[in-house]
Amino acid sequence: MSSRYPKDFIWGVATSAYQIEGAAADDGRTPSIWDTFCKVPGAIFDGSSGDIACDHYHRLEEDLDIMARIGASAYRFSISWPRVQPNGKGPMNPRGLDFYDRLLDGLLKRNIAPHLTLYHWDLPQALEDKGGWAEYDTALRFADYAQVVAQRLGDRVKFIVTHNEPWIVSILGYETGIFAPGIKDRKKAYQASHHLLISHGLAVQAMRALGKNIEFGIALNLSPFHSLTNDPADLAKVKLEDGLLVRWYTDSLFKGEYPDDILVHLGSDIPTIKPGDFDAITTPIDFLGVNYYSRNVVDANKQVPPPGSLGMTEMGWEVYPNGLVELCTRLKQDYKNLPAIYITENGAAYSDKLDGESVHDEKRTEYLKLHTDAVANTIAAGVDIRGYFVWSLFDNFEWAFGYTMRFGIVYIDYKSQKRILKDSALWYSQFIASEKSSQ
Ligand code: IFM
Repeated sequence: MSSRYPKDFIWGVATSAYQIEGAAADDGRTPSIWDTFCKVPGAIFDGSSGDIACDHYHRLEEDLDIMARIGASAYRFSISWPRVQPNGKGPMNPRGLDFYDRLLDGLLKRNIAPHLTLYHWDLPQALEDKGGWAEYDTALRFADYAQVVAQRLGDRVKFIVTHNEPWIVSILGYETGIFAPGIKDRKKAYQASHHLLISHGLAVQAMRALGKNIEFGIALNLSPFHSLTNDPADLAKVKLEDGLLVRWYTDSLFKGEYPDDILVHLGSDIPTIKPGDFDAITTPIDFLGVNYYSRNVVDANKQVPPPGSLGMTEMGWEVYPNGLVELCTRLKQDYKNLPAIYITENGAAYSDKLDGESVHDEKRTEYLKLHTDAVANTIAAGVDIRGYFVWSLFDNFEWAFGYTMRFGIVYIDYKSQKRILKDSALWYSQFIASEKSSQ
């Protein structure tokens, strides 16, 4: 049968540095805001941290072999900023960079394309001590860091994502405070959000100036919002939530403005916007990363339990593959200058049980089948999607949930650090092989 995906479609797996690397104090790495936040009593559900995590830093070769065994065509990972630039500015740490050198070489040796993310939430604590993302200077520091990383590693990387999920960084980090750095101040949150977007654009400019053959993008956590009624108050809430999560980012990146309704909503918490800021934010990008997990159902006052005929994951997120089709087709319709899309994250947490040397995670496998099918349907609807990354390759440190949520297609026994391919990994491996052979 012929494939429903374009030729050279990328089938990948994804992780991030703080969630898997461990080795928190090795080879000159300094604390990030997550190292600090994990020490706050009650901040992490099980009181854990990423100190050891999957110990990936010390098990690189074994982990690369697992990716090869799965047959992934690409690996999306992030660089730990405090590992490679311990003070967030100034001298780079050669031992930290060496690790990513080894990672890149190991990937290329196995014919796996590296997709590098510069920032997956682990800001050097030294920069947070100066105000973090709420300060404009952090955007300048980020652009410098990006340029040095691209200079050093860009000969072996064809895809670079600047930020992963800036909504999470600003809103959960600076407004609700349930993520690092744990600040609860809406004005700061929106200032942080604005600086993250500027830093994205400045970083792309700085990296592009190197003249390397690299495609640049940003990964957003996006989700459609639905109401179960046609009540005007419920529909107004849908519009507001969509504005806060989706349009705030997509309008600024692709239209060069924040949505009017959201500026009105924010009132005096509107960020300070300087002339030229949107010139940076709208710096053209080569792809948009979409991290898709579920939809959100709301009424006028709150998030409501979705009807969920396909069930819920352990995170309480509804399994709703049609949301991916709806979201991507809508983006294509709303933004004439929308670049190609990569689904940079998609996956599900379920409570897995070890059965000898196996994990029979039927629900996760089903989730992946439904969503890879949704990707095919979105492509059939005319959207330019070029790749799909499962979140996550490994069970890992799920932020404020600690190790209580397992997203991996590879099981991690945290006591022995043994890796066990779950049935979902075996399914994905066969799926990739059959897709590759039908091209
Ligand atoms: O684990 C996270 C990841 O770091 C960012 N996107 C969502 C995932 C699941 O919550």
